[in-house]
Amino acid sequence: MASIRSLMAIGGVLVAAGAFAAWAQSPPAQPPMDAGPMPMHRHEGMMPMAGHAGAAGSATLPTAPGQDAFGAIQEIVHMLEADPGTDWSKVDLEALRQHLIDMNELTLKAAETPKVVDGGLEIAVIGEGRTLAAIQRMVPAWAATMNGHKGWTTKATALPNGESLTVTATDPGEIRHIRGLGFIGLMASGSHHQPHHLAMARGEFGHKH
Ligand SMILES: [Cu+2]
Repeated sequence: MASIRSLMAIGGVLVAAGAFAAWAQSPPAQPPMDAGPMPMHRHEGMMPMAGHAGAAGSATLPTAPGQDAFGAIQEIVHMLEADPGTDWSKVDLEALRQHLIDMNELTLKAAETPKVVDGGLEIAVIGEGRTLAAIQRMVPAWAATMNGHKGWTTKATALPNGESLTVTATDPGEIRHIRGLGFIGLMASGSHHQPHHLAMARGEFGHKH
Protein backbone atom coordinates (compact mmCIF):
# COMPACT_ATOMS: atom_id res chain seq x y z
CA MET A 1 0.00 0.00 0.00
CA ALA A 2 2.97 2.26 -0.55
CA SER A 3 1.16 4.39 -3.08
CA ILE A 4 -1.78 5.01 -0.77
CA ARG A 5 0.57 5.83 2.08
CA SER A 6 2.33 8.16 -0.28
CA LEU A 7 -0.89 9.87 -1.16
CA MET A 8 -1.54 10.37 2.53
CA ALA A 9 1.20 12.82 2.90
CA ILE A 10 1.68 14.80 -0.24
CA GLY A 11 2.20 18.46 0.49
CA GLY A 12 1.48 21.71 -1.12
CA VAL A 13 -0.83 24.60 -1.26
CA LEU A 14 -3.78 22.78 -2.74
CA VAL A 15 -5.63 23.09 0.51
CA ALA A 16 -6.14 26.74 -0.25
CA ALA A 17 -7.73 25.86 -3.55
CA GLY A 18 -9.87 23.29 -1.78
CA ALA A 19 -11.06 25.84 0.70
CA PHE A 20 -11.86 28.24 -2.06
CA ALA A 21 -13.86 25.54 -3.81
CA ALA A 22 -15.66 24.91 -0.53
CA TRP A 23 -17.34 28.23 -0.59
CA ALA A 24 -17.26 28.85 -4.33
CA GLN A 25 -19.48 25.82 -4.90
CA SER A 26 -21.59 25.86 -1.75
CA PRO A 27 -23.16 22.46 -1.16
CA PRO A 28 -26.65 21.88 -2.53
CA ALA A 29 -28.02 21.08 0.93
CA GLN A 30 -27.34 24.59 2.18
CA PRO A 31 -30.11 27.15 2.11
CA PRO A 32 -29.45 29.90 -0.41
CA MET A 33 -27.75 32.99 0.89
CA ASP A 34 -29.50 36.31 0.93
CA ALA A 35 -29.73 37.31 -2.70
CA GLY A 36 -28.56 40.87 -2.19
CA PRO A 37 -25.62 41.86 -4.38
CA MET A 38 -22.28 41.83 -2.60
CA PRO A 39 -21.11 45.34 -3.55
CA MET A 40 -24.21 46.85 -2.00
CA HIS A 41 -23.67 44.95 1.24
CA ARG A 42 -20.01 45.81 1.24
CA HIS A 43 -21.07 49.40 0.96
CA GLU A 44 -23.50 49.20 3.82
CA GLY A 45 -20.89 47.21 5.70
CA MET A 46 -18.89 50.37 6.29
CA MET A 47 -20.95 50.66 9.46
CA PRO A 48 -21.82 47.05 10.20
CA MET A 49 -23.39 47.53 13.59
CA ALA A 50 -25.65 50.30 12.43
CA GLY A 51 -26.63 48.19 9.41
CA HIS A 52 -27.57 45.25 11.61
CA ALA A 53 -29.64 47.31 13.99
CA GLY A 54 -31.33 49.32 11.30
CA ALA A 55 -32.30 47.17 8.33
CA ALA A 56 -34.36 44.36 9.84
CA GLY A 57 -34.59 41.25 7.67
CA SER A 58 -31.77 42.15 5.31
CA ALA A 59 -29.00 40.38 7.26
CA THR A 60 -26.45 38.59 5.06
CA LEU A 61 -24.34 35.63 6.11
CA PRO A 62 -20.63 35.56 5.36
CA THR A 63 -19.54 32.89 2.90
CA ALA A 64 -15.97 32.34 4.11
CA PRO A 65 -15.92 29.46 6.61
CA GLY A 66 -12.73 30.65 8.32
CA GLN A 67 -9.15 29.59 7.71
CA ASP A 68 -8.36 27.59 4.59
CA ALA A 69 -7.83 24.36 6.53
CA PHE A 70 -11.10 24.83 8.41
CA GLY A 71 -12.87 25.44 5.11
CA ALA A 72 -11.32 22.33 3.58
CA ILE A 73 -12.65 20.28 6.49
CA GLN A 74 -16.07 21.91 6.30
CA GLU A 75 -16.34 21.05 2.60
CA ILE A 76 -15.59 17.42 3.41
CA VAL A 77 -18.11 17.37 6.29
CA HIS A 78 -20.76 18.58 3.86
CA MET A 79 -19.76 15.89 1.35
CA LEU A 80 -19.90 13.15 3.97
CA GLU A 81 -23.29 14.36 5.21
CA ALA A 82 -24.66 14.54 1.67
CA ASP A 83 -23.63 10.93 1.01
CA PRO A 84 -26.11 8.40 2.48
CA GLY A 85 -23.39 5.74 2.12
CA THR A 86 -21.04 7.46 4.59
CA ASP A 87 -19.92 5.03 7.28
CA TRP A 88 -19.76 7.30 10.32
CA SER A 89 -18.09 4.59 12.40
CA LYS A 90 -15.03 4.96 10.14
CA VAL A 91 -15.02 8.70 9.58
CA ASP A 92 -11.70 10.15 10.77
CA LEU A 93 -11.67 13.91 10.51
CA GLU A 94 -8.86 14.13 13.05
CA ALA A 95 -6.57 12.30 10.59
CA LEU A 96 -7.47 14.91 7.99
CA ARG A 97 -6.85 17.73 10.48
CA GLN A 98 -3.40 16.34 11.33
CA HIS A 99 -2.59 16.09 7.64
CA LEU A 100 -3.72 19.67 7.06
CA ILE A 101 -1.45 20.72 9.92
CA ASP A 102 1.38 18.91 8.10
CA MET A 103 0.52 20.86 4.96
CA ASN A 104 0.57 24.11 6.93
CA GLU A 105 3.93 23.30 8.50
CA LEU A 106 5.46 22.34 5.17
CA THR A 107 4.03 25.32 3.30
CA LEU A 108 4.56 28.03 5.88
CA LYS A 109 7.42 26.95 8.14
CA ALA A 110 9.83 24.57 6.41
CA ALA A 111 13.12 26.15 5.31
CA GLU A 112 14.33 25.13 1.87
CA THR A 113 17.65 25.58 0.14
CA PRO A 114 17.64 24.69 -3.56
CA LYS A 115 20.76 23.78 -5.46
CA VAL A 116 20.91 23.41 -9.23
CA VAL A 117 22.20 19.97 -10.19
CA ASP A 118 22.53 18.16 -13.50
CA GLY A 119 19.03 17.68 -14.86
CA GLY A 120 17.15 19.56 -12.18
CA LEU A 121 17.23 20.54 -8.53
CA GLU A 122 18.38 19.21 -5.21
CA ILE A 123 16.57 20.86 -2.32
CA ALA A 124 17.41 20.63 1.37
CA VAL A 125 14.13 20.95 3.28
CA ILE A 126 14.66 21.42 6.98
CA GLY A 127 12.76 22.25 10.13
CA GLU A 128 12.28 21.49 13.82
CA GLY A 129 9.67 19.79 15.95
CA ARG A 130 6.25 19.60 14.32
CA THR A 131 7.68 21.08 11.11
CA LEU A 132 10.33 18.37 10.94
CA ALA A 133 7.69 15.67 11.45
CA ALA A 134 5.66 17.14 8.59
CA ILE A 135 8.73 17.25 6.32
CA GLN A 136 9.56 13.64 7.17
CA ARG A 137 6.03 12.50 6.33
CA MET A 138 5.35 14.56 3.27
CA VAL A 139 8.59 14.92 1.31
CA PRO A 140 9.41 11.18 0.99
CA ALA A 141 5.74 10.43 0.27
CA TRP A 142 5.70 13.05 -2.45
CA ALA A 143 8.91 11.63 -3.98
CA ALA A 144 7.49 8.09 -3.93
CA THR A 145 4.24 9.20 -5.56
CA MET A 146 5.66 11.54 -8.18
CA ASN A 147 8.53 9.42 -9.48
CA GLY A 148 7.90 9.09 -13.23
CA HIS A 149 5.39 11.98 -13.38
CA LYS A 150 6.25 13.96 -16.55
CA GLY A 151 9.39 11.86 -16.86
CA TRP A 152 10.75 13.16 -13.57
CA THR A 153 13.02 11.16 -11.32
CA THR A 154 12.16 12.06 -7.73
CA LYS A 155 14.11 10.96 -4.70
CA ALA A 156 14.11 11.87 -1.02
CA THR A 157 16.98 11.16 1.35
CA ALA A 158 16.87 11.73 5.10
CA LEU A 159 18.89 14.57 6.60
CA PRO A 160 19.44 14.96 10.36
CA ASN A 161 16.92 17.83 10.46
CA GLY A 162 14.86 17.24 7.35
CA GLU A 163 14.94 15.69 3.90
CA SER A 164 16.98 16.20 0.79
CA LEU A 165 14.71 16.15 -2.25
CA THR A 166 16.18 15.60 -5.72
CA VAL A 167 14.04 16.05 -8.82
CA THR A 168 15.60 15.58 -12.23
CA ALA A 169 14.59 14.99 -15.83
CA THR A 170 16.28 14.46 -19.19
CA ASP A 171 13.97 16.62 -21.30
CA PRO A 172 15.36 20.20 -21.36
CA GLY A 173 11.86 21.66 -21.07
CA GLU A 174 11.15 19.58 -18.00
CA ILE A 175 14.48 20.54 -16.47
CA ARG A 176 13.48 24.20 -16.82
CA HIS A 177 10.02 23.34 -15.48
CA ILE A 178 11.47 21.65 -12.37
CA ARG A 179 13.87 24.50 -11.66
CA GLY A 180 11.13 27.06 -12.19
CA LEU A 181 8.69 25.28 -9.89
CA GLY A 182 11.18 25.04 -7.04
CA PHE A 183 10.32 23.39 -3.76
CA ILE A 184 6.74 24.47 -3.14
CA GLY A 185 5.78 24.37 -6.81
CA LEU A 186 7.00 20.79 -7.00
CA MET A 187 5.16 19.84 -3.81
CA ALA A 188 1.97 21.35 -5.22
CA SER A 189 2.33 19.50 -8.53
CA GLY A 190 -0.14 16.75 -9.18
CA SER A 191 -3.74 16.68 -7.94
CA HIS A 192 -3.54 14.02 -5.29
CA HIS A 193 -4.63 16.02 -2.30
CA GLN A 194 -8.33 16.40 -2.97
CA PRO A 195 -9.15 12.68 -3.43
CA HIS A 196 -6.73 11.78 -0.67
CA HIS A 197 -8.31 14.21 1.80
CA LEU A 198 -11.76 12.74 1.16
CA ALA A 199 -10.48 9.16 1.48
CA MET A 200 -8.65 10.08 4.67
CA ALA A 201 -11.77 11.65 6.16
CA ARG A 202 -13.77 8.54 5.28
CA GLY A 203 -11.24 6.52 7.32
CA GLU A 204 -10.19 4.54 4.24
CA PHE A 205 -6.53 4.51 5.18
CA GLY A 206 -7.25 2.55 8.33
CA HIS A 207 -4.76 4.35 10.51
CA LYS A 208 -4.33 7.66 12.16
CA HIS A 209 -1.35 9.97 12.08
CU1 LIG B 1 -3.10 17.12 1.48
